[in-house]
Amino acid sequence: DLHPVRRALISVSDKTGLIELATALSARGVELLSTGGSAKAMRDAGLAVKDVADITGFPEMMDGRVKTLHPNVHGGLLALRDNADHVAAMDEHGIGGIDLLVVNLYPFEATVAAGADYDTCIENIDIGGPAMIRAAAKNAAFVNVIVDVEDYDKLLGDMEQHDGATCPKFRRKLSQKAYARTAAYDAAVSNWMASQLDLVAPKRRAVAGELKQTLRYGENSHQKAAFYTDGSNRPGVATAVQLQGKELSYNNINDTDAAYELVAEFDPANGPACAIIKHANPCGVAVGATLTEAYQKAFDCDRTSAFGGIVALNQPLEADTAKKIVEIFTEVVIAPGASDEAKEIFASKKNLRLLLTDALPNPRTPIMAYKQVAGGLLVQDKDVGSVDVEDLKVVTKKAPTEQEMADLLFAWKVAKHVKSNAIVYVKDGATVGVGAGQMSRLDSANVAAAKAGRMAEELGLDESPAKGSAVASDAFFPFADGLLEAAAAGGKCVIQPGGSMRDEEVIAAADEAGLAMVFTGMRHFRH
Ligand code: 93A
Repeated sequence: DLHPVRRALISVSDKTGLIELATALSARGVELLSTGGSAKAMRDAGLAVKDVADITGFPEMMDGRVKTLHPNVHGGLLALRDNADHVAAMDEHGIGGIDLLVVNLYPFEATVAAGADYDTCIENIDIGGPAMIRAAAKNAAFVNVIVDVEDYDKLLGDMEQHDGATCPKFRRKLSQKAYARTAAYDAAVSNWMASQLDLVAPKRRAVAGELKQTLRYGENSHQKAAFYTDGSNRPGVATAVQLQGKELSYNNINDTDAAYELVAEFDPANGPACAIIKHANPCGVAVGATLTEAYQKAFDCDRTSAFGGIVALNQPLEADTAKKIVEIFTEVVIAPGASDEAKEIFASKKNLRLLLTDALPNPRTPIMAYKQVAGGLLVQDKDVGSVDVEDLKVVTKKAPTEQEMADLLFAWKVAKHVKSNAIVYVKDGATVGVGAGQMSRLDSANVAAAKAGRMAEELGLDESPAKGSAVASDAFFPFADGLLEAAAAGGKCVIQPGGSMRDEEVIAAADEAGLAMVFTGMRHFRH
């Protein structure tokens, strides 16, 4: 049923949009009740506001810890307007109905993220706010509850449509969102407390969990989904500003993340790099003298798969690369900035999403990674491992040349971001064959070789680009067969962790095939 909004209680820490909302409500004849700071802001703007203290008969006390916790507030939020007993209780105790609650909570997550001390974090745990939100949300049959500044216009829109009232469906949606907010808020408090108690091992930043976007669906259209930020502000898809194109989907977000985390392995100080992702695996990665060259080389690795892919750049997008990118259909481009000219070129492609961040994610920042399993949650450090030339051990008679060494390190960085088993062929700073997600290493080597063959066809090359390539394997070769497969495909040098029981056998096979091989001593499984 439509329910008119006659009286609103507004208590907000984030005062964004407050005056506009209160002015619009006031113009509709809605009576405004409010707490200290919010009331002051509205009064300063010339609005008539009643203090909550006047209806509770108590001043705000104990540093604001007790402001709205009172039957005159909670009765007004919870009373069923169509229940005679409830209405009688309201009359008897002089409780006025509250039809609209607008609350945003003490900024607990932001306070923790800012590195505040223990007592400050505790003081920023909002009690009265969530209590009111939960009360109002329970009574969605009559009461509207707004917990997100983004919803102010939606509220006014619904009221406009219904002559100052709101419809039940709208109130139920608000109610659902309200409980999502209080649940995420309490989870943030609990996670932070656990981190203070060393209950979280390894001790790292806790997940805060703020709803960023309700997604249209999940990996498939029958799955519901949402996107939460974790309060860490790690640069990437969660912090990016989207300049154009429709809303990101669940898969877009997942792939964009994979693309940006991969390209961020390539320090922009060492030159431009580009990664193109499909289904969370790279279908082309390259460095180049220019960004355009890096993109072109990444694209050439697997032109078929790059169609509809996600492109990540480690440097701001400029006009030349933008022109190249718009030549084919691409879902998303993410970069640490873009020139005005590049933005203009993209503007002609309405469906292409352009995401810009202030910075690249730091691939060495220790954060935690989660995976759900039946009945539990697996928690680990994110794989922030890396190797330098000094860490590598040459195990074959032949040592890699300087160019081969550069390609080996490049291939190793890429392999870290390929689903296991991963085999990656690289030549001159670009992938030429990627074998991902196979159950045997031999199969991955075959897939990568076949991809290189396809690349030769697509580009009209005389021979497989895997000829003379550097080969990376994300884990050791348990047998010589995978290694020999890579050699047969044209691999000239190999980078792999080593550590197999049969290392001797594998090294002997490498020597016999005339390969140079280095061990990293570190594995990069990724599932
Ligand atoms: O300290 S509280 O937990 N106790 C309360 O009774 C209470 N009522 C509202 N915090 C409380 N609030 C919060 O105050 C609201 O959730 C909002 O974040 C903030 C608004 O305060 P002000 O209007 O003084 O800026």
